Amino acid sequence: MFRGVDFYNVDELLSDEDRLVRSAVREFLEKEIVPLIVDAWHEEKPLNFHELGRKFGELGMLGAFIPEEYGCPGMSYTSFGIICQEVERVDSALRSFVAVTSGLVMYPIWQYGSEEQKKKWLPKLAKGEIIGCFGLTEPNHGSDPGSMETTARREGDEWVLNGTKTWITEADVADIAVVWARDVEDGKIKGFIVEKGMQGFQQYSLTKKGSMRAGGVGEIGLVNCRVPEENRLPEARGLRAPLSCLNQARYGISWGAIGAAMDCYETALNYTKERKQFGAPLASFQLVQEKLVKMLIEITKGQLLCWRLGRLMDEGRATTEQISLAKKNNVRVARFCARTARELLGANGISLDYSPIRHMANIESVYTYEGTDDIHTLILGRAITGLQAFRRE
Ligand code: TGC
Ligand code: FAD
Repeated sequence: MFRGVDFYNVDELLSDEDRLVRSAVREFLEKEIVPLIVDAWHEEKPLNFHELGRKFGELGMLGAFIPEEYGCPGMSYTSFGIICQEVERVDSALRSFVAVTSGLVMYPIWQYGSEEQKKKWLPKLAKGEIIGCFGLTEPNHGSDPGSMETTARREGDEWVLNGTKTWITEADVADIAVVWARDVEDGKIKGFIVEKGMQGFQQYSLTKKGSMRAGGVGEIGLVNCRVPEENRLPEARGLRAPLSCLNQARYGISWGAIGAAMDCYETALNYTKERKQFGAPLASFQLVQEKLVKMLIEITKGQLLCWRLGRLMDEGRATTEQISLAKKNNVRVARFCARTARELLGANGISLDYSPIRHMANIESVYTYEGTDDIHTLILGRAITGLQAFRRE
């Protein structure tokens, strides 16, 4: 079983609860998910989250940081991070499922929903009884969701939604979608819980992906889709609401990406100790050692960032920019480690029998979603200079 990479004894900084969560999640993944992942990825047959989600729920892996009063685990943000790290060590699509469910579906309901909405949806989502998705990105607006074209028009006690959301994780299988649309009356962005089967709600899957092939991604069509007022998130007013949800998922990615990097490092270390060329293990050559050391250094720095960010999240003090820095850095670490591990495995690095090439392909999605690497540079650039460079004035 995987033991972990912990050069700076970060483990000592975790609580007993954090460590317990990690070993329970790790044991479950090793037994039930690892054997499925290569075929699911190779054949692009997404894992069945309707089935697996219930097991995730039993282990407290969904909405980990949301309080128990809503039937949720009520753990710390650090524990949420550890869960993300463990699942992404296996495959980024698993972390996507956990981060989308927790940060992009449960969080907006918890923060912006009515008491009735929280009581109705959060316990079911936490148990994995239903699956949710988050519709922000549109065909013409990815990095700039503030320009979204999806509209919401009030008609009596209902809202009529029109538009398309694309590249949506679990769109095709979701039971509910948290959808963002612009009110044609006041021009403000509002959030809606759209339920499967509602009139005018269409769900499609996107295939032929070269990344995230063990998970589902799709499109949402809203064609005069009628949603009752009771399904509008009453406290969500403006773009700030969906963007605040991204903080939660970006935080999960910061931890998750280091999980993928750790798996790549371990795989490369074990392989190069075993594999012999020129009569000696690859790991005995200086050029190979340098690559392994560079991976270890980057992973260790990423782990320390995660730990500190986790503490700031637990204290309610983490800023958007601190989250951006960790997302940007740690995804870059994962990208570097996946590529380096792939290289160290030679031709075997091309085979899906070894994980680095799968992580390498998955990380391309992670580099792009939840704010591209460039967008996080610009968020940080704005924070340190006071000058925005996203759009021309
Ligand atoms: P801007 O003027 O900067 O902000 C509008 C209002 O929102 C506030 N705000 C935030 N609040 C909380 N958290 C954040 N991260 C926030 N970012 C901004 C801001 O203070 C302002 O508030 P107020 O009260 O003054 O109105 O808006 P902008 O239009 O200039 O955009 C800024 C920018 C580019 C940073 C933003 O649009 C952005 O982050 N773009 C990236 C889009 C993105 O990340 N999309 C992700 C879609 S979901 C996804 O990818 C899921 S992947 C699935 C998975 O994880 O598996
Ligand atoms: P664009 O915004 O068109 O960007 C293209 C390129 O231009 C990028 O390199 C970008 O960095 C660069 N660029 C853009 N603006 C600037 C600028 N001002 N300055 C410099 N460079 C710039 N979205 C959801 O809403 N929900 C989901 O569940 C979801 N899941 C996803 C799952 C996967 C597997 C993927 C790949 C995407 C998912 N997305 C989701 C969409 C994701 O959030 C967007 O792809 C992302 O925000 C980028 O938008 P875009 O693809 O339209 O790229």
